[in-house]
Amino acid sequence: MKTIASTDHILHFPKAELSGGQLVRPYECPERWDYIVDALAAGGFSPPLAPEALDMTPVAKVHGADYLQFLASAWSLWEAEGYEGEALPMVVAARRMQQREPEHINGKLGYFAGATETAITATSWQAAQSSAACAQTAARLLSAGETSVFSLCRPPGHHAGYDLFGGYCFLNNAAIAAQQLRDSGASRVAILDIDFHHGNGTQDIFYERNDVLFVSLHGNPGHAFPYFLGYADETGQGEGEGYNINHPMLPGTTYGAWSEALHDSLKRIGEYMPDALVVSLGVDTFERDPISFFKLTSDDFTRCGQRIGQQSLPTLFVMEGGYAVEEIGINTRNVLSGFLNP
Ligand code: SP5
Ligand code: ZN
Repeated sequence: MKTIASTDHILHFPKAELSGGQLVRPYECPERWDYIVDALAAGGFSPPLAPEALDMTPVAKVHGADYLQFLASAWSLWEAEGYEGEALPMVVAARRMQQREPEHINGKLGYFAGATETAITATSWQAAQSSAACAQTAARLLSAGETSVFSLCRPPGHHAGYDLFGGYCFLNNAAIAAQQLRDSGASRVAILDIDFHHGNGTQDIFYERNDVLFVSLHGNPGHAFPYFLGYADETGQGEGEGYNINHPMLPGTTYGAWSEALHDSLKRIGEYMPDALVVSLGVDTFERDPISFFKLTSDDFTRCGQRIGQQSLPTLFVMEGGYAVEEIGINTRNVLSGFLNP
């Protein structure tokens, strides 16, 4: 299995994440990438390949033009105000307020904010584009006949909606990969999101579409980020009705219950008969993850990968979360190794 990864990931490394009322060193940090690269090398995977230049065509189909313009210009507008910290949203366009993009950068940050923990730095936009380029290059390889590819994306993507950033995400890498696969000839693409957090951004992007099936296993939003999306009764809308499936699960969930939801999900995906499967791969379901509440073990990740491999679909793994940094490499590798030896 080829890995696509960009050293540009280092360009996104804010000093601050707003957490527990404090500015802390971000959970989503560059060492995550290093641990994964090292674990793959130690496991005999081939060295990562750099992505090709990003073609914005599929990006512009899953994100709004005003949002992309905001991401491209946010830092220069922020800097022009003379602010000395990193760009963080401090307001949101809440219920009964205008949904209209303001001129001032503080207003823009709030307008496009899906959450307020994620800081933007001078080079975050470049890192986000290179991360998306990894997913796009991986999708092209899959379309050209590879049976599986791993896109080591950083920053992650599944919380990025049509016009929302947050949850450490700016561009929705999995959605861009799915759109790229569609544009390269796939009739139907399934996205299986196994990150601990609900993939609210991916759901948002494909909610009214039936050419991309979205299935997510995640912490119950009554108890877990992103809190305002991810319930089981969100099933899609219009042409997308029936093509969005959520499996929220409660604190303390272990592999027994989790794997039943995985089994159901893959059964539904099989019935959909997709030409390709995109897996939003977060390993923050791990028992020692610092911000999550599922209890998967390192061996469970191997089982999970094997179960996905039994589906025998062309599969693109897109890296999302995982914050037990020292174990992120082995856990990620276990999923991929399991997939290759189902
Ligand atoms: C891609 C991904 O996994 N994004 C997750 C975003 C979660 N953002 C909110 C995190 C809240 C962290 N608060 C932690 C307190 C732990 N003591
Ligand atoms: Zn997550």
